[in-house]
Amino acid sequence: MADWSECLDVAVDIARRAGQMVSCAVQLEKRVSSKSTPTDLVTEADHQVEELIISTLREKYPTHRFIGEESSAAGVKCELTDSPTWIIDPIDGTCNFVHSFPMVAVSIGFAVRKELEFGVIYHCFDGTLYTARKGHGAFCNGVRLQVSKEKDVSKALILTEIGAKRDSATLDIFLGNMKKILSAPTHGVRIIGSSTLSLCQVASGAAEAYYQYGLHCWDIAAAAVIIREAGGCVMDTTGGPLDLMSRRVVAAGTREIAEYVVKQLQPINYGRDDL
Ligand code: 2AM
Ligand code: CA
Ligand code: CA
Ligand code: CA
Repeated sequence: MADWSECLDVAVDIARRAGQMVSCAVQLEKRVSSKSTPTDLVTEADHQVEELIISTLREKYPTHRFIGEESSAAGVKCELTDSPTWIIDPIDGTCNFVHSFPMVAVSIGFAVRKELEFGVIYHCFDGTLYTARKGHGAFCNGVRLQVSKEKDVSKALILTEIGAKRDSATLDIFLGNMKKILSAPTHGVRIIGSSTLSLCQVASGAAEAYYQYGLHCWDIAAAAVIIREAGGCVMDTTGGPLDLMSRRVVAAGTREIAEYVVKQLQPINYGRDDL
């Protein structure tokens, strides 16, 4: 039975190289364009970093499959099969990257038979490296991670994100959800502009929970392993099991807080191909 630890070492190496490419690119002038809406940004660096990661991994593992945000945007089918599959977000926090706001990460997850085996997230501004392999714990720069054990939502710090979809109905639901979460009351809500780094805050116990609609498998894959291995839970916004392709997630240190968040949320319906 493969333990995939060699693949994890390769992922760490390429995530570091990709992250250093991002941290150099942040100092240069950026070529920014938009994809599906004016707020759905992409830069040359997103494409270059994804190309570096996928070409390096494909050369090493020619039989593996690859899902990447920018390849998917370019029309490559985004499909999770039973084959060993790398799930890549080359720059998570592109809007932050454009503004040099220091919350930007490279995220590489790996699944076999649709089960997540390991995840690597590299914080491009400070070089922090988050890693986890199923059954072997989660680490930040080699130090074991542990989620918050808080069960009382009135003592929780909760993270979320605003996606690229800004029509008035979506914003109304977003604000309604945030109002409910805030008026629990919780200690507060934070929006840092990077789904993967938000989820890493839950893994490290700096926040109690995270919820988001509209994100994709490359936003969640690596972080889901890291949170689970740090002792936390990751689920669907309905309270059911996480479906990487469902475009929604609730993650928390404790099941009590996850279930509380689930109860507050009015779901936003994202179709497979919606924003
Ligand atoms: P990205 O930077 O890789 O696109 C803030 O926008 C966070 O949400 C980022 O992590 C961003 O990932 C992610 N995100 C991107 N598109 C989104 C969408 N349509 N809905 C929700 N989150 C999205
Ligand atoms: Ca994007
Ligand atoms: Ca992302
Ligand atoms: Ca991205």
